[in-house]
Amino acid sequence: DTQSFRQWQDNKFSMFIHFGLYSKLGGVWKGKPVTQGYSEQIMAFAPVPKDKYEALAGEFNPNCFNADSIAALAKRAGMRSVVLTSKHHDGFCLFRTKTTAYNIYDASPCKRDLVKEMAEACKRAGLNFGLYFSLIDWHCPYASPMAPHNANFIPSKHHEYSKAQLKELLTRYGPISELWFDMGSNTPEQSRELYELVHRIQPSCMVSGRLGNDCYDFCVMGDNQYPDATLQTPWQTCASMFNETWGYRSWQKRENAKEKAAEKMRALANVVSHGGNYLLNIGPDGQGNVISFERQVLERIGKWLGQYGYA
Ligand code: FUL
Repeated sequence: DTQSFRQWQDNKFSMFIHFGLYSKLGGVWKGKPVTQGYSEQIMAFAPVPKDKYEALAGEFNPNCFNADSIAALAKRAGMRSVVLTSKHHDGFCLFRTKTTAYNIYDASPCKRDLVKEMAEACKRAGLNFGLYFSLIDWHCPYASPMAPHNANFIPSKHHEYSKAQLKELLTRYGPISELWFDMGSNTPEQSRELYELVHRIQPSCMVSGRLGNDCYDFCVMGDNQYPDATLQTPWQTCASMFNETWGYRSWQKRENAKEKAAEKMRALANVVSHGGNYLLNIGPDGQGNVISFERQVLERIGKWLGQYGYA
């Protein structure tokens, strides 16, 4: 409805967080940088055998992941919401779930639920909180193996599995401002069903266009893409710090935070002045630390916005 759209549009500038098992590899497999593809998809691009990749869960202990300090950073940057990867293509859940043991609470020594921690930290900081949810799942035994991006249906058991996870995500963590479905290859019925499920549980949660089949509350541009006109529909640009990756890449060259901040400020002004929302990504390292370059970029943007009274 119009009210939820207005509220969502008022976020204007939000933080995207790509964090998961892949963060631990940091774009490196067998001692070598994996230069193909995004680092959050290293499992497919290295490739890393499924058993080896999934075994990483047993050593995943991001004890530096501090939801309150991430929320504070988002605030300093002038952002009004945070969108966290609850589950990326690898299928590893960053939340405690009954649907699979392949989740950060049950499979990892840290015994934490990062979706919960981030949801609560956002609430304390007065930020809206949204979730990224991948419709590709390389773990789920019922999903097409390494489900190609162009498959045009999702096996019904995988669809049921997603529904069960979405029910948990929508009932356990308070208000979810947006559900950022990604890479849907659903049938029209499947998209419709997920769209309705979200709204039945949380009527004002905004659903991303990547659910597919025209079931959406807002459009998402292609990764790092900017429209050249004002769109009639609610929309968002999602952007990474470096076009090559969203997940942490240890060997990424990071130079000149000032220049990078200027680039992102121009993008932010472009998007917001055309009525869009700008979702800018950070990719914390495997311990959960925010990379200092990314922190600096966000702080510079926040300072700039502050000069105009926006942050
Ligand atoms: C893409 C995904 O395939 C990428 O890994 C990333 O999550 C980006 C935001 O969306 O479609």
